[in-house]
Amino acid sequence: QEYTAIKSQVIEWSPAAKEIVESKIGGRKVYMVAATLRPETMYGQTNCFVGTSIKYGIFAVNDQEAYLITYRAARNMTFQGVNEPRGSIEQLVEIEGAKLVGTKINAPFSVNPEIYVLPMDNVLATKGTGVVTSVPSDSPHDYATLMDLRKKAEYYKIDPAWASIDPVPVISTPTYGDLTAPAIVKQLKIQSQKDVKQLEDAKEIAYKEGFYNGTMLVGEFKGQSVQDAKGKVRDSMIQAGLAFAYAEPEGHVTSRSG
Ligand code: ZZB
Repeated sequence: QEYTAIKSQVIEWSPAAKEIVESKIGGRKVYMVAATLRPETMYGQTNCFVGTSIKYGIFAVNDQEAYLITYRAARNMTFQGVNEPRGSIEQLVEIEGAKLVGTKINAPFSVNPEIYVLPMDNVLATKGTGVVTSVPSDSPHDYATLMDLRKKAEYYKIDPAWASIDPVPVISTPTYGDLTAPAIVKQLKIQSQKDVKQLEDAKEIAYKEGFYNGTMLVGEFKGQSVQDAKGKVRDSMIQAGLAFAYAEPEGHVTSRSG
């Protein structure tokens, strides 16, 4: 599986993370790195998701930069030449997902450049980097989770302000309009992120509809088909140093429901 790894620089740590992190990173810039199959949707990022009980690490890339990801992802990356020497891992910090909630990060290419880290039940530690960038306009999982967080902010232990950015129209599809994921979630009568089976169906529909029939509504490739724009957005982000290719080895878990 070939992902695009998106680099989101930390702007302000949550109080719980600040205490653990700041003395240990040697002044490096820290980026939360999310693996995505849909770089063309990055204009519509509204949040970043972590699993509250997942163990994350901060790993040195060089003297200036470090990546916040799972150990598993750090191990894969070092064999893909992300840091030198190949195969080496320098872990600076270990931190549990719950402590990252409320951290403010920069979302590259997003219409909303500053977003918050929020909790999601369905984050798999065994896929991607364990960090998921949220695009509720085009990802049914992200939309359902955002609605849960808004409805039950106290239960999820978040400040409602962190979940206040609305889905952004990024891609238009003939069947579902400018907000494909919310339309599919409604059509399938999905109530929450706990509707795991329906969400897998919704994801398949959203992938196909966006890829085969979608047209870009924003950004450098506005007006172009998603099929044409996808690779161009990816290249543009890589050119700008905001993303890099990340491949997942064979045999990884491919679906959130396992
Ligand atoms: C942004 C995005 C925008 C995504 C979208 C999807 C969609 P797949 O197909 O099952 O391989 N993801 C990445 N890592 C994880 C993880 N550890 N746990 C849970 N979800 C994860 O799924 C790949 C997608 O799953 C990735 O692409 C990421 O969300 C999420 F508009 O990134 B995506 C219809 C989907 N739309």
